[in-house]
Amino acid sequence: MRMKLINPRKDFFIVEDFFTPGQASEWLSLISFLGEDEKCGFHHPDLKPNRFHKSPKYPVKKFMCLGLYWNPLDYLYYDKIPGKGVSCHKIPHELVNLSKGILEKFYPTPHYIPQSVMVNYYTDKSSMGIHVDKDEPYKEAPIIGLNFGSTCRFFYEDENAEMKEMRIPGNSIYIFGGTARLMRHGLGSIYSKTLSPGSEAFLSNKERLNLTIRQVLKR
Ligand SMILES: O=C(O)CCC(=O)C(=O)O
Repeated sequence: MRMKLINPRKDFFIVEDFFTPGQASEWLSLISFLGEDEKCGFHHPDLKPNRFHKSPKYPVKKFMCLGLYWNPLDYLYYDKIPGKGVSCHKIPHELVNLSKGILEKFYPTPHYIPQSVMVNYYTDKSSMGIHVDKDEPYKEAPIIGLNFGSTCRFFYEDENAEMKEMRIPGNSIYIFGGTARLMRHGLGSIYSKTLSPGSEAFLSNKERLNLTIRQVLKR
């Protein structure tokens, strides 16, 4: 299948069919393996309290970081997982190379260094409200998203500050940088019977796995 480049607004790109089924299966196998680690693998953390909930949980089923840990309790980045005293897995070199390769091809960014990967495992009970990715001290580098499994509805802010929506399928990637780096975005429903080829052994109907790769500090 040929890749399809979509450009919904300035500096926001989606590449459909970026991964072949074989590649998707290999990435999911690696992520599942890393996720099994008891100390730094998948977990379900607490979320920063808000005016509606005193002790909310992070709203996806499973969560893990590679590299720097983004703490859902205070929205800060850490070298070690707070409360556990251990570091996250290092970002595997294959993923470092993949992220650099993606930017070289689709969004050239000199001196880019991936420092934190957030892995979100969604089911139909998960959510991700509209928000801006503004927790990184360094906000210049683009954000890369890798999408596996089911198609989701994705909300994003256009150049006129209006919220628009589109579908993001599995085996795709997205990139937002430049004028889109601080756009509002969030997830809507996850569609039934849309599992992308290659993910069947790892994800079930209405499940989705997303990795967002970030440079957090200027260095
Ligand atoms: O799952 C997604 O594609 C969105 C993740 C997201 O909004 C984020 O990591 O800021």
